[in-house]
Amino acid sequence: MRTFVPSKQRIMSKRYTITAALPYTNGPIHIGHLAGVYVPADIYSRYLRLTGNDVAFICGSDEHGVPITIKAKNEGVSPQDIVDKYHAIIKKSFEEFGISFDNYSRTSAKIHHETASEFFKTLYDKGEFIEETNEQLYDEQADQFLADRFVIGTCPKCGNEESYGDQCEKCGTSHNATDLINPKSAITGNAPTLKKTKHWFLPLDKHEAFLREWILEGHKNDWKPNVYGQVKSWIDDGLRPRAVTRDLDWGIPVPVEGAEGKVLYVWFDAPIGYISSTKEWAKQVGKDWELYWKDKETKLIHFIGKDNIVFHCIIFPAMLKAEGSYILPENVPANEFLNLEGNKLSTSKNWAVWLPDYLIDFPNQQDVLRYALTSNAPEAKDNDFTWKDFQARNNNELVAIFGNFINRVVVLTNKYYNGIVPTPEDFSKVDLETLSEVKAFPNIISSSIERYRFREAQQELMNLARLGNKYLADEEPWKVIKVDEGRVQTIMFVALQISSALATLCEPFLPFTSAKLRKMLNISSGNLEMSWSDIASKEILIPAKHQIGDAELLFSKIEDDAIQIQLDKLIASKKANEAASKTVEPQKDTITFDDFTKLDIRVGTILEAEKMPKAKKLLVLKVDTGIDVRTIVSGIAESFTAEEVIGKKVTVLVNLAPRDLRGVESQGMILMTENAEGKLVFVNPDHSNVSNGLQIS
Ligand code: B3M
Ligand code: ZN
Repeated sequence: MRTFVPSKQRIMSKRYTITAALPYTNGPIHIGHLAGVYVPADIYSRYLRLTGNDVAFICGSDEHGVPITIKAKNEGVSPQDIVDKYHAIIKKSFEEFGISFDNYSRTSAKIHHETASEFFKTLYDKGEFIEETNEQLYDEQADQFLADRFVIGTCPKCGNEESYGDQCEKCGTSHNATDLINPKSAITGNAPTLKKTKHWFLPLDKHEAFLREWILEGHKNDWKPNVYGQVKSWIDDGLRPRAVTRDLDWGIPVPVEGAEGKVLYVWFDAPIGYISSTKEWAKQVGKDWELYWKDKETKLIHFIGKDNIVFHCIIFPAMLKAEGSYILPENVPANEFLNLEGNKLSTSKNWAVWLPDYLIDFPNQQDVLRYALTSNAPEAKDNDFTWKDFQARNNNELVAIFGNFINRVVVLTNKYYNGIVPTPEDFSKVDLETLSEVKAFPNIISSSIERYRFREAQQELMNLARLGNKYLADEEPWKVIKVDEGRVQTIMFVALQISSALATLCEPFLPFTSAKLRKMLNISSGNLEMSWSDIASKEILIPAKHQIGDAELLFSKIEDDAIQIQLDKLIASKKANEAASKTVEPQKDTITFDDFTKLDIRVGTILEAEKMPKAKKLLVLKVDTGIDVRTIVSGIAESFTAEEVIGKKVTVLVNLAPRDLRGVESQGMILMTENAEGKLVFVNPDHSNVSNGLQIS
C-alpha cells in the first residue's frame, strides 16, 4: 500500500534561499559530496522552481582555510594556484553534471572579502566579540601557529587520535586546538609549544539560551533526528567561546587595528560566502539580495554533510543572530556519509569516484549517477556505493522500467499513428482509475520531497513508470490492434498521458532525461509546457492530434566490462595504498667490499619453463647463463605463467650454492623485485642486446 502523507502546508509561491556547502578547492568533487549535498540540494531546488517558487540556489568555492594551504605546500605551488585550478575544475564539473545553481561564486572574490570584512566589523562594533590574548599551539621549527588542520591530536570527547585542531571528523565535535590531547604539528610532526597571541572570540555561551529555544524547542519535530540529536548533545555539553581569527597568511585579513598578520577563521568567512554569492547573483539578474537573507517570509535551507552540522546549526546562526538583521535557517537537512565498496571515501587514498572522471567514462549518463546516488542516499545512516549496484539500478530500473515504458509508447504511437496522439474513444474503468492514479503522484512525490526524503520520492516516481508498464502489459495494445483499433486509440492516449506526467515529475531527479523526453513528446515549449501542479489539475496533459517526435532510447544498458574498468581502478588504488603503507625493512648487517665481490651476477636468458607440480609458487627454469645452461627453481609462478617467461633476459646470481627444492636441484637465483601493485618483476636492466654471461658489478 502506498502511504500518502499530505504535507502540512502545500507550498504556495514562496521565496527560498537554498545553499549547498561550499566545497574546499583542494581537490575535485567526488560521489560522497554529490550524494550528501549537491544531488539532494539540486532535486529540492528544481522541485521548488517547478512548483512555482522564487528560488536562489547558491553555492561557490571555499578557498580559504588550512586544507588549501596544506595542498599548496604538498604540491610546491601557491595557495592561489591551487584555488584557481580546482575552482575551475569543480565549477565545470557541476555544470556538466546539471547541478542547477543560480550562482556559483568563490570566496576569493572581491565581493566576498568585502562582505565578510563588513560582517566582522559589524559584530566587532557591536561588542559581540571577546578580545583575548592567550596561549596558542606553536610550531617552533616551522615558525607558525598551529590552528585547525595544521595540528592533529587526540579528541577530548571520543578519543580519536587523528582529530584536527578545530574539529574531530570522527565524532563531529568542534573544539579549540588547545583542547587536543597529545597535539602534534601536521607540518613537522613536532610536539607544539605554547605562544601568546591575540584573538577575537565569538562567545557561543552567550547565545546558548537563544539556541536552545530556537532549535531544541522550535525545531524538535521538523529537523532530521540525526541533526537535532547532534545539536542537542553539543548544547547540553555547554557552549564555549570560539576563536574566529587565526594567525595565518592565507585568508581574509582581520579588518580591525592591531590585527596585522591575522585572518578570519575559515569557518567564519565560508558561510558568509552564501551571502556574498547571493549578492553577486542578485546584481547580475537585477534582484534585491536582501530579500533572500533578511525578509522573514524567505525560507533559508542549508544542504550539508554531517561533519558540517555544528557550523551551520550553532556557529553561523549565532553569528547571524548577533548581527541582528538576518533570517535563520528554516532547516538543515544534513546527510550522513557515503562509503565506496565498503570503505570510507578518501581523497588521499584515492578511494573515490571523481566526478570529472565519471563524466569522461560515462558520457551523457549524468542521470544514471544521480539516480543511483539518490536510490542509495545516506539520508538516515551511512550507506555504501557499489559499481554493481550502479549497474543494476541502471539496467534493471532505468532501462527496464522507465526506458522500456517510454520506448513502447513512443514506438507504438509512431507505428500506429505516425506519431500523432490518437483521439480516445470511451474510457474503461481501468483507464479512468489509471488516469486518476496518475493525478495523485505529484502530491505523493511532493510530500516526500518536502520532508527531504529524496530516496522515497524517487521510488514513487518509478512507481509511476511501473504503473505505466503494468497498464500496457494488461491492456496489450499490440494484440488488441488486430481486433479493435478504436480501443487501441484509447489505450495509447492514456499511455501518452502517463508519459507526459513522467516527463515533468522526473525533472528534479533526472533533468537530462526530462529534457530528452519532453523533446521526444514535443512538449518542451508553448502551451504544452507543464508545471508540477498541472499534472493534477489539467484534464489532459497531451492532447489528441498533437504530433510527437521519433523514439530515442532514454537509457542504455551498462555492460560488465564498463563496470570492470571502474573496479580495476579501485583495485589499483588499493594495491598502491598497500604498497605505500608497507613498512620499509630495516637495513641488514654491513658486509665488506670483499663479501660483495664474491657475488657473481650475470645476464642470462630463460630457455625453458614449466610449472613445478603441486607447488603454487614455483617454476622450474632452464637458464642460459653464458657459462652453461642450468636449472633454476624460482618462486615466481604467482606473478608469471611459464609461457610468458620463456625468452626473457634475466639477472642471475650464478654462484649461489645449489639447493634442493622439492627434489629438483636449483643452481642459482633469478633477481626479482616488486612493482607498485605488489607484483613480482624481474630486476632487469636493458639487457635485450647483451650477450649472456656478462658480469654485473
Ligand atoms: N568547505 C566543506 C567541507 O567541510 C566546507 C563547507 C563550507 S560551507 C560554508 O568539506
Ligand atoms: Zn571525536
